[in-house]
Amino acid sequence: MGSMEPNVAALERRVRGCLCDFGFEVSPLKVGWYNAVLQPSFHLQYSEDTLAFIVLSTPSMFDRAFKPFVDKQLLKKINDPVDQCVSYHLSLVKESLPNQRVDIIYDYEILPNRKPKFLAQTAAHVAGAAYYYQRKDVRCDPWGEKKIYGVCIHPRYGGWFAIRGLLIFPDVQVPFLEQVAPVDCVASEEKRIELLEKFNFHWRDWSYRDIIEVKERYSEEQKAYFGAPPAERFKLLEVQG
Ligand code: GSH
Repeated sequence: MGSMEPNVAALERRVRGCLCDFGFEVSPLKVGWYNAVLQPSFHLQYSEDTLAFIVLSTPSMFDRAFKPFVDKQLLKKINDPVDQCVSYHLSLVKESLPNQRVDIIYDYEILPNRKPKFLAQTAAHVAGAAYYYQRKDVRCDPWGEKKIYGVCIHPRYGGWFAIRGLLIFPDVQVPFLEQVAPVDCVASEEKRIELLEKFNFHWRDWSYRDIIEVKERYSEEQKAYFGAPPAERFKLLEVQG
């Protein structure tokens, strides 16, 4: 049966305690908020009051978690260093809560039908972590028949962050959790059009990430790393031997 609310506060502190020092940001949500805005084929199969946390990596994750993680691999060539680093840290959350059932879904996981296991941007939006700007947020759009992808913008980091995963606590029910709206940081029609144009047609130059004034962005080293094709990334890291 579901836990009581005070335990939820302790649980949230524990999750934050595991992740925040490593440059991750965590926001709680109910599975029901997520399911409510999606078609049934995307629903997560948990009851609607189930507690989950959306996990973002902020710019400091690169120095606080990723580089130390790569150092510890002692020059082993690992295949998906970023994904492995994230999964290492999310596994530590699970290990630190041995009496809790915790399901983890990563942003890159897909189903046999090639659909993503969860829609990360929708989850971030309903959790209040980052505003998911979509074509429908623009009243008078100029794009005709074109397929326009939406993008999340964070009030502190603009587009300089990534959504990494969802932690779900199937045995923890939070009927009283209050939903917080994401900050609508790209409020004007013109800016929203500019954002979606940049993201869809000029995504390579990353200018969409600076659509708002940001508090923190990726370092030059981090930009070079993520800007390089995966096969050429390893040599860009100054790995301490
Ligand atoms: N699978 C590779 C790894 O694990 O190293 C590549 C991971 C990767 O580069 N992911 C991108 C990323 O983290 C897409 S989510 N980009 C950071 C960003 O776009 O802000």
